[in-house]
Amino acid sequence: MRIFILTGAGISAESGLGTFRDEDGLWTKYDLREVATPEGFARDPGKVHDFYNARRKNAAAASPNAAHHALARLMQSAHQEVTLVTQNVDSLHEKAGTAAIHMHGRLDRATCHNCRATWEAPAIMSPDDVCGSCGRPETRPDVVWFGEMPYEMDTIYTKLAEADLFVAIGTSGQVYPAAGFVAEAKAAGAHAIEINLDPSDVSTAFHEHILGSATRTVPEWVGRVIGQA
Ligand code: BV8
Repeated sequence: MRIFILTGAGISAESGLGTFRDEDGLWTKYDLREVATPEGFARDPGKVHDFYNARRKNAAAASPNAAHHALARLMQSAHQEVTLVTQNVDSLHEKAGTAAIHMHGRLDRATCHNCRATWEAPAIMSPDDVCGSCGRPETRPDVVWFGEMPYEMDTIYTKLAEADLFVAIGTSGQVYPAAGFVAEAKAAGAHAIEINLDPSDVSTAFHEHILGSATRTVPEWVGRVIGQA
């Protein structure tokens, strides 16, 4: 069975990493226009680096949880062809042993706003850093901001068109194009399951809903899928 899995901040919540739109989420403390847009970066690169330096430090210290490990077991199971796409910029899927397509980039990578060279991000980035390729002082976290094109969209749409099963885990369904993936997969005939703590903004688009914390619901769901194999 070809399974397309989309994860969001909710899968990393129980690893201690904040979500965005829960009651104490990141966007309740920061104005996303100031720290997650190219305009915000142009206005005040120091504020943007401070925001991402703090998140990079938290993410580096975080460990994958039972949900990340369950997805790794699913991806190792012989009977399933799994495409894992994450909106998250932490590397907890990788720490659990799975490669994920990071459509919104990664905190542990850096890029140059001028020439788009990429490299492994240092723990702390600053507006004074210069790009090793073009020499410009325009280094930035390699994450996709609002108004920027997410990564690997061609691969993602190809895999959505082939999926037999689409599963969204821990995402509020508020950010596009990711929130539109369920409709793409269903249009190609996929069955759609939402695994989330609460109903998302696109819950009505799903055939099935599994509500609860990811560290409980994801291992249970993976166990059922592998058990059926
Ligand atoms: C694009 C950066 C097109 C990295 C992020 C007006 C102007 C400009 C653009 C737009 C516009 N109107 C709409 C748009 C499009 C815009 C958009 O969708 N805006 C929204 C706000 C309306 N999208 C974009 O701009 C995208 N690009 O459209 O480009 C284009 C076309 C041509 C040419 C160029 C461009 C880019 C979107 C990416 C933005 N970057 N992050 C970073 O800082 O992290 S988005 C940000 O939100 C994060 O990446 C995050 O991944 C993403 C989605 O959030 P979620 O993961 O869903 O997290 P959230 O907190 O919302 O929800 C958590 C869920 O988990 C909840 O449902 C909760 O119930 C659940 N949960 C909590 N705990 C648990 C749990 N579940 C299970 N267990 C638990 N324990």
